[in-house]
Amino acid sequence: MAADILNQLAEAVVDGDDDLAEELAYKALEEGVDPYDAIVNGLARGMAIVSDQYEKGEAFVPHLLLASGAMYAGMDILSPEMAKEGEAMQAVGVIGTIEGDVHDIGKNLVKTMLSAGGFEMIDLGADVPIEKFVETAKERKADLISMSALMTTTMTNMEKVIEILQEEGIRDSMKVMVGGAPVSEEYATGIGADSTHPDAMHASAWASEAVKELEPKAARWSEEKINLGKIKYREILAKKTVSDKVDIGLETANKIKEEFESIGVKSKEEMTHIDRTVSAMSDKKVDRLPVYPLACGVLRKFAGVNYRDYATKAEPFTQSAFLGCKYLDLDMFVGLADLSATSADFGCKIKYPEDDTPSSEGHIKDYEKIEVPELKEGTRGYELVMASKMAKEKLNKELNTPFVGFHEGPLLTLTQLMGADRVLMDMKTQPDVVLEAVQKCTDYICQLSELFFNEDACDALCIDNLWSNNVIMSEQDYWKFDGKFVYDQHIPIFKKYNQPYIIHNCADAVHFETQIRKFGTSLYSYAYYEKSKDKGSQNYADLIPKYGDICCMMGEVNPVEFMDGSAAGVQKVKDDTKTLLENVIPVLKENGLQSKYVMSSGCEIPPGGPLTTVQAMVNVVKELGPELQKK
Ligand code: B1M
Repeated sequence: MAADILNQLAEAVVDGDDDLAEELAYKALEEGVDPYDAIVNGLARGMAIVSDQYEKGEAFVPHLLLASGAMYAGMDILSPEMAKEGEAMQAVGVIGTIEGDVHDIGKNLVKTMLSAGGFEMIDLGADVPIEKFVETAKERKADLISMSALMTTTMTNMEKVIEILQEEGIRDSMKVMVGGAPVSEEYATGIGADSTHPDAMHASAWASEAVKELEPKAARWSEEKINLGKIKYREILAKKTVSDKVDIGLETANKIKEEFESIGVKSKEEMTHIDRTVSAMSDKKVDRLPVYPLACGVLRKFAGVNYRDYATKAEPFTQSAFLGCKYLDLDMFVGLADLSATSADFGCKIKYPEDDTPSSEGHIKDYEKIEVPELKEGTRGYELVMASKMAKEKLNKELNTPFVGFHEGPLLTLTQLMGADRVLMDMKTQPDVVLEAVQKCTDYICQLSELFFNEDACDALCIDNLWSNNVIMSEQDYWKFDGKFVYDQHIPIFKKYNQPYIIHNCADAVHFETQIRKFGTSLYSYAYYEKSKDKGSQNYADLIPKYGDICCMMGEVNPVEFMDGSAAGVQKVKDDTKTLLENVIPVLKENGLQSKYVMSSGCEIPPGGPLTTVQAMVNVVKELGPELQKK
């Protein structure tokens, strides 16, 4: 009988049915099933099944999130009973995504698996201030801190948390686990963490064992232990060089400017930027392949403006684009201000930190409150078009450089507006409501694209159609909740104005068939991560043969590399650019093509990064490109 209920609890979690999980949790208590057993061998087992399906590519993120909701629904009923019965003391874990980083889907999965593993989890959310981790760990005498970072730009903040724990003598009072896509074992050990793991399931399994090694709580949180801890780490901390925070973007911009003023553009080239880029898109003869690492907001350093002004005002935006293209000699500029222009107009607040990419916060709670805004003066959409128009005119006239406008696609607008987790789950539980909301977002972005074209505000327009990542969503769901809207309503506007459809995706493992072949996309900016190849990340050698007939691919030097402005970092960008260039040209040739490729980074260069790496990529293509192209 007990075994039946445990199986049913597991099934309720696998099915993501929170009502049933709740009902079964009550039933388990009535029938005298041990609440601890019901959690571990019922709810948590169900979660482990779904997690395993996800790792094998048989389930997607919405499924995981729903299963997690059902698990928590059951746990809310069973956990208090467990405490009443004085079961084993629960370990306390503090979890969050580190400051500057709003990615929270992976962190939520880690939290779920830790809860399933028996931890009481205190979730600080995403973009968590460094000190908040320490304060909370102290308040709750935590056994574990679990920090996630999805971006190379923010992962360094995890080290700062560990340094404060060391300074305060409490580092050894708990286990510290760090993780997220860019975090390696070497990095984790280097910053003084205990461990890192590639996924939520392994992370939870490790943590459950690791906390058993800790001394009893009273001993490790005692004053004596803390004082000893302060002494132990004093020496290590003293060795770390205290460097004043330098504005690496500004410093490198000044260096490049000085160099330019003294020697000017290094070489005179045969083609103008605009001719080269347009020719490459249609596979015509070029002097060399075009190059544009996706440097957008980071170019503001040449104009000495802050991020908010770059993203929201026409003059600083134009000056940043113009000076960046002039000093770096870029073959195009993509007018990406942030990923929240459209969601801001629907009513969501935007946060503009100076060195990190802006993020949307203050999400709307109620789908019924979503109303299609009027695209008029004063809206972010309208101002973006006007700023783009000003930048386009200046870039075309003074540098012969093409300006590519940029805005978010329908589903990205909605997830920025309502929060990603929420929308991904609602797709399964109330699909019609989500579809209605996506329709409203589509209405607005269609208006916005029309305004771009009517105002002649760009040479071409690029759309961020983000959610086609094949780990997050199945092809079917992507089609239903984004693709179909794009195909039926958005792309016809491009056709009406005789404009190429251009996509920047922000993700690496994409449903390319839909986004390239079905959409008839002309230029596709993609990222490639070798370690995700088995999950569907594809490179030039995969993509050119498949899509070179209809689409110009734009990639793929790892964007993460552009953050390292040291001599070794700059050299790495140079080497990888050279390798890519040398390899892409023969692949083009093998496929009957001559120039249909743009040398780029797979993602936007973070706004706080150095500009010397951007310059390095451009210079390598300029230096080696013509010779290689002739061959
Ligand atoms: Co962004 N993004 N994003 N993004 N985004 C990435 C992470 C990126 C890799 C895309 C790319 O390169 N093309 C890139 C980072 C590159 C870098 O490192 N420099 C990137 C960027 C650059 C950006 C922006 C800067 C883009 C821009 O505005 N120009 C911006 C940053 C905003 C900010 O944070 N300040 C941005 C914004 C966004 C959205 C808001 C649009 C959205 C996030 C929505 C949300 O989370 N609420 C988003 C998304 C969805 C992604 C991708 C497509 C998917 C991330 C995800 O949720 N994956 C991502 C590309 C990619 O990863 N392919 C990308 C699914 C999730 C289940 O996996 O989070 O990896 P993951 O978690 C895994 C493991 O990592 C592990 O377990 C989980 C699964 O079991 N794990 C741990 C996680 N934490 C762990 C902790 C552990 C152990 C394991 O121990 C403590």
